Amino acid sequence: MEIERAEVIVTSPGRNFVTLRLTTTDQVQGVGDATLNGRELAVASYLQDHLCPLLIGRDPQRIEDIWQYLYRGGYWRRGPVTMAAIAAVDVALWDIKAKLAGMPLYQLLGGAVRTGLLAYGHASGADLPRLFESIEKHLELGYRAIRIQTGVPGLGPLYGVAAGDSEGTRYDYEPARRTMVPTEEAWDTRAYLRHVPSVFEAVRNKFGPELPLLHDVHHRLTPIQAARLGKSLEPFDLFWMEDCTPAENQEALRLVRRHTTTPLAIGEVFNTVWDYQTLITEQLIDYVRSAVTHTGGISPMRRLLDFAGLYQIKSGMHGPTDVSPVGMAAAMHLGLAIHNFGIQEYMRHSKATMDVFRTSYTFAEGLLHPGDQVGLGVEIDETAAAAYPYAGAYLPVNRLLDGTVHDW
Ligand code: EZ4
Ligand code: CO
Repeated sequence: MEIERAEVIVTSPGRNFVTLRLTTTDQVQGVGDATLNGRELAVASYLQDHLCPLLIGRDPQRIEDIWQYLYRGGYWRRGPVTMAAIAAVDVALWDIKAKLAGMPLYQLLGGAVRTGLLAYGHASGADLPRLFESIEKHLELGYRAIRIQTGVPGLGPLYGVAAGDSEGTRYDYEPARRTMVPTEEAWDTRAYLRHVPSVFEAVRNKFGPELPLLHDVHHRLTPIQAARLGKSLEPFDLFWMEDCTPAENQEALRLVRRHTTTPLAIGEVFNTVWDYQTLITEQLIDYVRSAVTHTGGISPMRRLLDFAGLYQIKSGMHGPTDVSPVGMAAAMHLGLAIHNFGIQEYMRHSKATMDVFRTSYTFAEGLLHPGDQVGLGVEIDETAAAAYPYAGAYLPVNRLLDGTVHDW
């Protein structure tokens, strides 16, 4: 059996997604997610122009060999574009292998070690009343863990705070607008650091001590600022504080760690195990945020999470709406089969997205399950996809009050 066809499908049901579909000479198909928010066409080209031609005629069963061939064979290693493209190939091959085996992918990965995956959703509000309303809504939806983001007095629209009505609170607040250039937001670290602890205090007072609460700092602090925030949030018992610094400098986390017991999660923008080497071996974090989609696929994610497991570090895979339902399904199969699963981020996709991607995964009583269809359990409806052509969209850019560009 050989790989006969490799198609790259770009579709935009509310937001852009890049999907690779491989077809074998026996007409078995596998899909993989290659979506890189705001840089989608670069990955589509990497696949279309450079990887697809290399895949034709290859044995789809040789997943590890193909992975190494694309990673080492490309000479230029790592980076989000490369690793998203390789991820799509890897996941599509696992989908095919599981279909050939006649089992859901998690069975092929060793079988379920839990009944379902604890998922967290995104509650947000420009102010406390709107935040509380959003938390109530997430509790009604069955979420048993909730991320909290709010506006900061004096600042305008911010990362993580859904604009508009209750529909808007659900998803797709980023990229907020489809513009030819990114929109810009204003940022003031001191105002943020003053405000956040009061938000968590208010949420704990209203919703009690039990509900697991998370928060995303989105790379905006220096190590000493992050240390202070972690310390000031300790009374509110966070599940994690995410991406507290731009963690390219892994050593910076030593300083944060020395000062706070608030658990730390890092890595949604990382793309290989090497980005975590110091963080893991020195136990500077508690959760690995990488997504299957952005880290080269299921094969390297499994290695990364096995490595993390040696240090009692758990998974906390990235699951925003810019990871497609294909990428989400891959995360769920892997999460169900590994011992050191921690939590899965789960923002629900829009109806338009779910019309394009036919999925078998479920969310009930706070837990995700990938379903029991053979393979990944996701198919892309090409006719539905064709109705949503690509539309350029950018993530916003942050500026400090004096105009300096800051991490968004
Ligand atoms: O901003 O995926 O934890 N989740 C996040 C996301 C990221 C987006 C960027 O495309 O930080 O919302
Ligand atoms: Co994040």
